[in-house]
Amino acid sequence: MDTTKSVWLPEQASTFANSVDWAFNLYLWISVAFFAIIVVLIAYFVVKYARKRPDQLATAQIVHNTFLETTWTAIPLIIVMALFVVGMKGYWNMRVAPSNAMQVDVTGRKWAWSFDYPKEGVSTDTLVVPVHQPVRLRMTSTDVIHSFFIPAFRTKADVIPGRYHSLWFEATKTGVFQVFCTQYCGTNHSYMWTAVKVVTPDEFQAWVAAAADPSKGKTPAEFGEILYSQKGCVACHTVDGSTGIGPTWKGIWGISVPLEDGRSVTVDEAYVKKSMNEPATDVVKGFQPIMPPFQGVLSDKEEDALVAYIQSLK
Ligand code: HEC
Ligand SMILES: [Cu+2]
Repeated sequence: MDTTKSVWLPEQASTFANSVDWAFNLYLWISVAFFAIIVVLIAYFVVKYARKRPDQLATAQIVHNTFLETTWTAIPLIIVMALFVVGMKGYWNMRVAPSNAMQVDVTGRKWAWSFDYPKEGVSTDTLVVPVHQPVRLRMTSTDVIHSFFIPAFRTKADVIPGRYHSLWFEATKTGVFQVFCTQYCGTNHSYMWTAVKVVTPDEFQAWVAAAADPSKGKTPAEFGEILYSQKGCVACHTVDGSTGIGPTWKGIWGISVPLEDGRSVTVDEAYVKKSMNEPATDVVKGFQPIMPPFQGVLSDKEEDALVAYIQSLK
């Protein structure tokens, strides 16, 4: 039987998946068994102790039975302790990453994920990892609480501003697996998903080499287009003229934009850079001041590339 496919559980693709599903099924079937016993007993008692004649008296009051009470305390206690041991073993295994784990820094922001590989020196919006390699994620948020969930790996942890949470996994097969944010984090929460791409070690090395300098061989505007999705601007800004959470970028270069405080500004390099770094200073009329500041997140080269990209959107 192919144990990686199941009717109601997602595909199994990490070293945790088997034991998590095993515990899940254990809890499930114990609950099903008790449910069946209780329902059958209820039905049986309803019939057996129903009042048969209008003048029949209530059944005798039984107040105490030491044997019964000990039994129904001891059996559940043993079951619950066994479940605790199973759960605790799995929990420790999932908390403590092996010492040879590869590190990836994860940042959650409304409404996108970004991944930085401190050792490899690359950044991406899709997590790429080698198969059969323990990976430790060090995660934080720049705004509200998010939660990082990879169903196929059976692992999940909250991502909290001002704090680091970690999570580790080891993928057991190559492929592309869905990543969700599972903590409601505002308007576009349901779009806050990405993927983890599990590749062979050779493919991983090749990917790192290509990702090390994403601007290589590209014009600033082309590089800006990559950053537009990689840095999460895509969650709020469109490039086709339609209004999203924020104003569209199409056709704004050189025009005069009315601001909330009554002033107007011309969209030029200085204004676009200021909008990225201190978005609360010039808030565009008709929009909420919810854009997260990108001060310190974008390098000068990346800022220039985004400016060039916005300029290119005629
Ligand atoms: C969470 C949603 C959100 C994200 C993510 C976001 N922005 Fe914004 N942005 C807004 C909103 C809302 C406004 C309008 C209010 C304001 O000016 O602060 C805005 C305004 C702007 C403006 C001014 C546009 C105009 O028409 O005058 C620029 C430029 C800009 N953002 C650039 C960026 C860049 C570059 C990124 C990605 C690195 C980004 N934004 C990511 C929400 C967002
Ligand atoms: Cu979220």
